[in-house]
Amino acid sequence: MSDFFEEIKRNIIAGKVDQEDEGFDGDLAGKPGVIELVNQAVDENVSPTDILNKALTPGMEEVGRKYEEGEYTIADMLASAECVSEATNILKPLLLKEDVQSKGKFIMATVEGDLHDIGKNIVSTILQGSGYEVEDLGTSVKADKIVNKLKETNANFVGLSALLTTTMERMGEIIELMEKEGVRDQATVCIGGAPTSEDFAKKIGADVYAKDAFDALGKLEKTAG
Ligand code: B1M
Repeated sequence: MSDFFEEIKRNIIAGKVDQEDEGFDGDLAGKPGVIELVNQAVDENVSPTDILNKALTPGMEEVGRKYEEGEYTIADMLASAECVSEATNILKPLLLKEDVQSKGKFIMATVEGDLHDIGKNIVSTILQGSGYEVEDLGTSVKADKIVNKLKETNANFVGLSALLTTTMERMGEIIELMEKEGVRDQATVCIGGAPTSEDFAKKIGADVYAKDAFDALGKLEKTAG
């Protein structure tokens, strides 16, 4: 089973979406890519959560390291990102349980100026799978759009994701706008993304900082009492 995780991870790092795709690892030419491997793993009853945690996330982390070291370009990162998105699309229906009682409405967004959505999409899927009604507003979402949506839907939670040290500053501005518009107390604000932290969450007045999707689930359960 661990072979699946290693193979999927290797194909993500190689940016090889499917069998036809060349990717950047010549040894993988003509072999199954991420889509075939994830489907095969699912057919063999490998847990979707394990595929997320043991293949997709570490694969993308390795891609990040290669980019930091100058080995990979942005185009390489995009190829790997596409692999993870395709894999997440396959896993999503399996992570969504039917007939779960709603735990509340969640407005989710990557903040303005930030286009990173892999982590946000994973968090949205896991929360949805656990009973939250998630409305995902996408990437680079302006503060007023988030606050207007909050008012319109009477949502109970606002989820904000940022991957850049520059864009994380937008999170505090969104909370300030919620206060100004009189809806701060309506929703629990949960933030996450690599540059954010518990201290940062306290500084900007967010209710919950989560390092990943499962941390978010646990902490939100506690918030709900
Ligand atoms: Co960019 N990028 N990127 N990037 N990218 C980083 C973030 C970076 C750290 C790489 C580096 O330089 N080492 C760096 C940021 C540096 C900084 O700010 N200090 C960086 C940069 C600089 C940039 C550009 C500026 C590059 C350029 O153009 N010169 C540019 C910015 C574009 C923009 O947003 N305006 C850019 C672009 C891109 C791509 C488009 C090519 C692509 C994104 C594709 C996409 O998302 N669709 C990309 C990628 C893939 C990365 C890295 C390699 C991987 C991010 C990722 O998907 N990780 C990243 C390096 C890294 O992280 N090591 C990097 C996997 C994902 C599962 O993890 O997103 O962290 P993550 O999500 C986790 C947790 O953080 C948490 O849970 C998730 C699941 O475990 N989490 C939450 C996330 N959101 C949450 C919300 C929650 C709770 C938990 O509650 C609501």
